[in-house]
Amino acid sequence: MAELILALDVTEKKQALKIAHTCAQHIDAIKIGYPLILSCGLAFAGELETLDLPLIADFKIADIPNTNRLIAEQVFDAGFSSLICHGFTGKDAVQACVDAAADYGGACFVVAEMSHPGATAFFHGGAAEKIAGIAMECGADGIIAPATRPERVKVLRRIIGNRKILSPGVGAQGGDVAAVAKIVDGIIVGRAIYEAEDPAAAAESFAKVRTG
Ligand code: OMP
Repeated sequence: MAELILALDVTEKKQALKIAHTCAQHIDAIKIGYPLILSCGLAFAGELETLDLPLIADFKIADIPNTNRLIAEQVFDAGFSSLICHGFTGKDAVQACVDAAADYGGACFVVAEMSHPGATAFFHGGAAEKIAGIAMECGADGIIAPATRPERVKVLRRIIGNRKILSPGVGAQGGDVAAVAKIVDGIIVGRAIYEAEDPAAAAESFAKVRTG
């Protein structure tokens, strides 16, 4: 059983609201990142308040600890309940995000390994394992790991135990839901839902992961 997280990577406000509302009953959270926020502003988070769904801020925060903290505070003040940060920045930078999340009663997820083909150049060779270790040491709530490489998810699971794994890469990036549904805590789906002719029906089809 895994949660279904909608990656709302559209840039038009009306479209974003429509998709969020029609999909709401089939999803557990909405992830919002640069595409929508750069287009509509951080305050857009407030427009989704009535849906009563957790909002995950995906800014893949990757700066020095002080800047990370300042970004995290903006995110939580805007109404998000979780954030995603990078882990290659090192323990102190990740710790700043984890601590800021804790101050707000929110959650922090650390990107351990990315899902796209090019990610192997830097995340393989021990880096992802090291980042997952840093996420654990810092007390992060979980990691982001690639649905495009279920075998890597299994390796990272051994490091993070029962912390959460949120996994993007199914659908448009070629990952197979069935291969990861039972080994992750949440699947992140964007284009396969928001580009579908009927986003609600697409969300409903992915929602099978929610019941196992
Ligand atoms: P689709 O490929 O359209 O399903 O979108 C996937 C979503 O997950 C996008 O918002 C990506 O930015 C995000 N994502 C990845 O695709 N790969 C990663 O390694 C990490 C993320 C993420 O952190 O959410």
